[in-house]
Amino acid sequence: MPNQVIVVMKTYLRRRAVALLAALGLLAATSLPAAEGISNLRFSQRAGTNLVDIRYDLSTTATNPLLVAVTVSTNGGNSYDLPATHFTGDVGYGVTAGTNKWIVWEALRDWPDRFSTNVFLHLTVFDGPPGMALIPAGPFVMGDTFGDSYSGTELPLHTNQISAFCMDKWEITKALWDSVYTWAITNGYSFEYGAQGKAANHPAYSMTWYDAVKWCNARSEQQGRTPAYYTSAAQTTVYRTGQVAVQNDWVKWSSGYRLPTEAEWEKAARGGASGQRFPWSGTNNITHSMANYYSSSSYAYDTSPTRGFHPTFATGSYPYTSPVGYFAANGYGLYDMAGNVWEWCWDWYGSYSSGSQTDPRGPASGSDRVFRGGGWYPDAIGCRAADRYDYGGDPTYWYYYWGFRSVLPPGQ
Ligand SMILES: [Ca+2]
Ligand SMILES: [Ca+2]
Repeated sequence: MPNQVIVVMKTYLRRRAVALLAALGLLAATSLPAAEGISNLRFSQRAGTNLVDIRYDLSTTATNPLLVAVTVSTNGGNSYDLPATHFTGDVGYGVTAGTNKWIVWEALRDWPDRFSTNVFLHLTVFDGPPGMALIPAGPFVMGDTFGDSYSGTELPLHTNQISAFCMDKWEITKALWDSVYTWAITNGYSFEYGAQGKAANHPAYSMTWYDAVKWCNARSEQQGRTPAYYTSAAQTTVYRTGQVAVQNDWVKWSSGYRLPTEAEWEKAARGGASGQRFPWSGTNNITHSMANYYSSSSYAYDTSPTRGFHPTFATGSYPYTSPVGYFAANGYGLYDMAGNVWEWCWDWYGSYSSGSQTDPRGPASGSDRVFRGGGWYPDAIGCRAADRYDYGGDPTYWYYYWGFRSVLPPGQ
């Protein structure tokens, strides 16, 4: 099998100092040289309002949809961690190239009653590798804000700062699994059980955590990337065979394909929205028109007119998986973050703590790895963005509703 052609992601970064004055004030702008991707960047505070207009021109040779993100510093650019979300216009996923792009920022909704000459904005445009979406850097609140969880394992709520990463838009399909697997077994890899799949465009399932991790390494090596996972803290021997309980410091976190951390997964599932029960905005209910899961009247938020297994996919024998991408994507362009197959994450399953964390990677040890997102077999409670699989993710086991997707650090 020939190596796949991969478009290297380009990151364009521009920074402008903004003097965010009182509501009637004006913004002071300093010109910066034009750059590839973004040019003609300018902004102004709309007189008499707390609105900031951000305008720019955008050119790209990328064929992938673009994601434009704005991050805000309130300390003169030392850190960009204001949880700013009130942007509208040519921002977020799916921005197209053109001139006079326009973003409106409701600045004082994100930073009420604060005025400073130390506010900086980052405007960043990403195009990711084909088939992956860019999840922008920034904070999110992790956990169950609805009191839905019976187990209490989704609390306490805590804020995590997450670095940017790319994520597969789709669960790993059987076709993609096979293309990497075929290369891997002739290039020094061995797998315990491999994976199954109902069809080429359905998710691969029934792989152990170890096999999923090795597969990520093989995908990296097949494409000439530096792998993420190694067999010791020295990070010299690439993990290719056997069942190795890879530890957090055995991972090159900024290299190659890897499983998402649990926090990365939940941030991605939330699609840029906050306080939503499911991956999509606009409703906190779920039906069979939105996801492949087992519908039950036990949950008030499960308002599906059809009950039981998804009627479209409950055909033949188990599993009742659906083609990836059959249902609508979330705000980051990710599909099946609710339902179809549960998705392996990196972390050992452990309790949350209340403190704010940056790129948390879970406990140093444990007995189970984390699963996220529900599947065709479980009911709607598992489809919630905050839900954690509470029944044991033994990394040596496999089931017909366990699958995964991978992430790739940006800038590779
Ligand atoms: Ca899924
Ligand atoms: Ca749960």
